[in-house]
Amino acid sequence: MPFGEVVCGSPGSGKSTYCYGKHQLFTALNRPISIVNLDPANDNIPYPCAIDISSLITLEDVMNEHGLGPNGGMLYCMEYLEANYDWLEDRLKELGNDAYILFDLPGQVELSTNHESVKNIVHKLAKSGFRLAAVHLCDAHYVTDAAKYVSVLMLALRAMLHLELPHVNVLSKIDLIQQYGDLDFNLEFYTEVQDLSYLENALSASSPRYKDLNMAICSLVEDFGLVGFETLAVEDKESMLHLSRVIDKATGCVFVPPPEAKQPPGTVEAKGVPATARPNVHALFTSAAGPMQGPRSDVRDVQERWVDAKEEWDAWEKAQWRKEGQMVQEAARKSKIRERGAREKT
Ligand SMILES: Nc1nc2c(ncn2[C@@H]2O[C@H](COP(=O)(O)OP(=O)(O)O)[C@@H](O)[C@H]2O)c(=O)[nH]1
Ligand SMILES: [Mg+2]
Repeated sequence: MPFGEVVCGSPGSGKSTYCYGKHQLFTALNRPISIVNLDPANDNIPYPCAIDISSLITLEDVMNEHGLGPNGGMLYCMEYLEANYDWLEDRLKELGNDAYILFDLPGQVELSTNHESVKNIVHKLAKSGFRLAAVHLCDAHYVTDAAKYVSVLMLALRAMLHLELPHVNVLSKIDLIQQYGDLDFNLEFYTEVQDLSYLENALSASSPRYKDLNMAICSLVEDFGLVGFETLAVEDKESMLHLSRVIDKATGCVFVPPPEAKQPPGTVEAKGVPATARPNVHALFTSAAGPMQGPRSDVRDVQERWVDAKEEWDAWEKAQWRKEGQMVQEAARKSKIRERGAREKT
């Protein structure tokens, strides 16, 4: 049963960097992972790419051939991919049934909020057995301005309603948030999206002309009650691990034992049923479905790490890295001495 993430978000929100970070994390954890680049304008792909849309179509060719601009060209590329869905399907099949796949989407927001092609492709994938979640990255910089935050809320809601997938919204680059000055509220206010009426003062100060419109959008977002955010600093291991757990829950991956998992002792094996179709009797996975625990799983920890005590935490982390480096050097030195000793003996 293949699982996957549809990674979307505006240009520069950190989609490709996130895919690369997730590839490194999963490889270190010994979990399978493959990345499919669906952005035909992605020329500097940082990660190893299992499938690349550029081998089907490139934005440059489309723009030259059809006289389209970059946005129209991008829509054409997605429509072309939809029409040639079997190209994608054949290549995905080669990755196997237990693959975990990240789809790195182009940044044009209309693709995940209005245009039908990405939605149709995603639905075809779901029909063919993929368990997908949309991971929508929004640059955390937007929460520093109330009006921009309202636009992010609307964008997130629109993508949720359009793609119709389990959805995880993420404030990316949270490690940079302190650079943009003091926030009007704690991070929790922005991630929980509980009572947006508090934005009224900030909205009348920053954009008085559009205050009523902004407040109407806020009340619409509240009425749906769907939008909330996780946070991400891609180089922070704890942050990546927490987000991975949230996504595993959203896709349902957490409820499926890994393919090589043996039947736990004391349970009766359902003979002839493949591992991925058996009910999950592994305590580890069931407990993983409970409330999240651990560092950075509470937004107040994230606030402390990146806003309230960033300098102290940075210094502490640097000291830990230094210690780790010294330990590695020391271990290498000792093993060299041991090797030399063994050679002298023989
Ligand atoms: N500080 C910081 N920078 C990030 C993070 N994620 C991405 N970036 C930077 O944001 C820029 C845009 O990222 P990219 O992955 O190309 O965005 P994309 O257009 O959404 O694929 C790059 O310079 C990245 O290094 C993050 O978590 N923290
Ligand atoms: Mg990219």
